[in-house]
Amino acid sequence: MVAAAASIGLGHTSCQLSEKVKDETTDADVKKGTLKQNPRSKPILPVVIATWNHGIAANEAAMRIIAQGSKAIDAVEAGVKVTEADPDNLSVGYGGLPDRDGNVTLDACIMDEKGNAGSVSFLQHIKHPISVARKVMDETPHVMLSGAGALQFALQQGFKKENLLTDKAKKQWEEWKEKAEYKPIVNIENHDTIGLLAIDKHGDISGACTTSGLAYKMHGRVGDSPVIGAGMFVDNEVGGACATGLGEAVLKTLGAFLIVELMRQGLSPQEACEEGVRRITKKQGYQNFQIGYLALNKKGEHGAYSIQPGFNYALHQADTNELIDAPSFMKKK
Ligand code: SD4
Repeated sequence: MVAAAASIGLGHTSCQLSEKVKDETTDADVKKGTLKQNPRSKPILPVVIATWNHGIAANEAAMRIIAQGSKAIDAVEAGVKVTEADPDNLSVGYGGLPDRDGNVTLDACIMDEKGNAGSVSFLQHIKHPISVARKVMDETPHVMLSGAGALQFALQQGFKKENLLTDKAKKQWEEWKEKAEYKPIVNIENHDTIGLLAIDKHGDISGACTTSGLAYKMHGRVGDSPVIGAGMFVDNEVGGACATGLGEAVLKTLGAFLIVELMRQGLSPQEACEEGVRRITKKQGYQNFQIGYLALNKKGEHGAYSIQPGFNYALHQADTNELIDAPSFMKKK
């Protein structure tokens, strides 16, 4: 599926590189699932990349900001806000599926090119947790605010208290309650966090990640998405990474930080994502859940890899915004 970008007239920017990706991947690598380069990776700047198909609309909003010459940090916030506001999206922001007790609880984080970071976890009643995370970054000496304290801060900052449980999400929760099977197993239908990374016209990188977390989780459960270095991490010297899927597995391997550090040591974004997945699949039980990683280096090359087939991502470079299937560790049956 390909979605053409809105005609935002990006044209060729001063940052755009024309060199071809040097891909030394062999047929054996493709079979083994060890790609040196993602075959779709082209070093074109500016670039926006985001998880899942809702990434297409988020990328468009982010790239519109970048096209105006604004900073990546403003672009990543604006991008994921599109997904947060979408009532049909059952796993991010407004309309997200609740915990087992019927509460919509949200996690989000944001990080800029200077290494500043802000995050909120277990936040209720606020439609745009990413903007609260941005305020934590900009207006406080802290990195993370949680629960009632995060809500109190949001209200002080002028955010409006809202009911985030839509009729659609409530209905699904009520159906779930009939059996109330609590299986903290993630499949592609009940998780769709948005992680978004962007490099602007100045060559600076920022990232954002926001989610309502696992559907029907225990009340108070916090996943990887608000944890800087787990759900998302950027370093302006190297690049950035973000995660989607069963947060517990990402938390236990600090996935996004790991991937950025692997790129610092010379791995391509694709190799780094594959190694990030391998740290998880080396342990037992990975067959029952999904993890998807995206990585972007400072040249604008990207990587994407997941445990299960079915993970996709949206890539916006030059005037093309397209949805791409990620290669995966487990193959389609
Ligand atoms: C979490 N990582 O709360 C999130 C869920 C997710 O795609 O990514 N869904 O565990």
